[in-house]
Amino acid sequence: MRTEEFIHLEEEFGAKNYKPLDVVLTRGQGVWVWDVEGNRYLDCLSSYSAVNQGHCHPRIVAAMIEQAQRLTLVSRAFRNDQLGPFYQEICELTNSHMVLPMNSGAEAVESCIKAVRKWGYQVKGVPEGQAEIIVCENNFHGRTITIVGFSTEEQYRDGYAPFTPGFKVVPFGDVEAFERAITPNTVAFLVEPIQGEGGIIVPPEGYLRRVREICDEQRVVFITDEIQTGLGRTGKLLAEEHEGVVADLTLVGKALSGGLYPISAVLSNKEVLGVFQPGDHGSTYGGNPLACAVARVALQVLIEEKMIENAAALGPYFMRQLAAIKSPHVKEVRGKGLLIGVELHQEAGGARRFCQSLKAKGLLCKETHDNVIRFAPPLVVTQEEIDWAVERIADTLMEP
Ligand code: IF1
Repeated sequence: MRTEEFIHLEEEFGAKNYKPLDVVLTRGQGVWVWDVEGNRYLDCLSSYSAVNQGHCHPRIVAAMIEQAQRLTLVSRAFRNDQLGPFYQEICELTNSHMVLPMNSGAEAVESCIKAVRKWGYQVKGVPEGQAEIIVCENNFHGRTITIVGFSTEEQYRDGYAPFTPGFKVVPFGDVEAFERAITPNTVAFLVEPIQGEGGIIVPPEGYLRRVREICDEQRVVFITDEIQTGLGRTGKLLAEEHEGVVADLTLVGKALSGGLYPISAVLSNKEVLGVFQPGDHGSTYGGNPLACAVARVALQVLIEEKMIENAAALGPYFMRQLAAIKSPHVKEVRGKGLLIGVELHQEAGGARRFCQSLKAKGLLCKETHDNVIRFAPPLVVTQEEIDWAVERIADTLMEP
């Protein structure tokens, strides 16, 4: 079958909640993907940072096959021999005390909301039903009813009311606004260290450090959503490390499996997760042996193959090369590590047409918020590959 036929099938039978670029991919290896016509592309989206380790990393694939042939799912009614070792390894790696395994990013967010509310009632002494959670304008934490209920993006909420109460929204990067929003009923603050969907927005230096201090003073649980920024993407294992802070709860997902399997986790540095008693929360697939085996190796290759160091070294290089492009369309180049946004001027006519043009040149990327092109290749990218990409990006951005 050819591209048009695959697209036709999707259009005929699929829900229309996406408008993808018209490229039908069939194979991936490292930073490269191939479409059904045999064209090769450099992947500059990395499945929204889920394939930090590169597509089809051979060691992760091998571990997945090996585990799939042995045992995949027993439910949490029984124990399995991958769960304990996974817990230990991820806790040691991230200095956490406790971990809750889930499947998607949104589920990790939902789970932490349940945990901090229960913590608020049982430990902090908030009156039943009064718990408040503070979140940021321009946030993106997933697509469930509760999560879109506190989104500030009109389209994500439109038509889905009624929503879960108990959330307050403050501007991102504004310490004073956060401090003012706190009441005795505030149980937690949920924030992305760098806003991804928001347009690769890096907060002012010192923001997370001040938030950490305020959370300590006011007894508010500090939650970082590192589902997109975590696991090496910004040049540190967790983006919060750039400010030397340790959140009470850290959410990871996406690259926790290197893109092979949906796995997420709530990591707890305090004993917030300790509020859960048997029966309080759960998931059929959460913590299954296949997920754990895949995650264990995905974390190993990230560390052993020095992907975090590569992101730290090549991210600034990539950003410098992008900033050197003298295009009239470019307003700003920003980001951290290999999470980079190029914001275009309003007059440029939107980022999507540039993504189309880059696709024709063999580079896949995705716009966010109409005017930002996001560049986030797998962390195994080489300097030569970045040079190859920059040549094409420069050509594209010089188009009228
Ligand atoms: C879509 C964006 C990225 C996330 C953070 C939780 C989740 C995400 C910080 C939920 C998910 C995704 C989902 C995907 C597009 C995407 C995205 F453009 F919307 F913003 F990555 F940049 N926290 N992000 O970024 O995780 O439940 O999806 O596993 O199409 O919705 P999930």
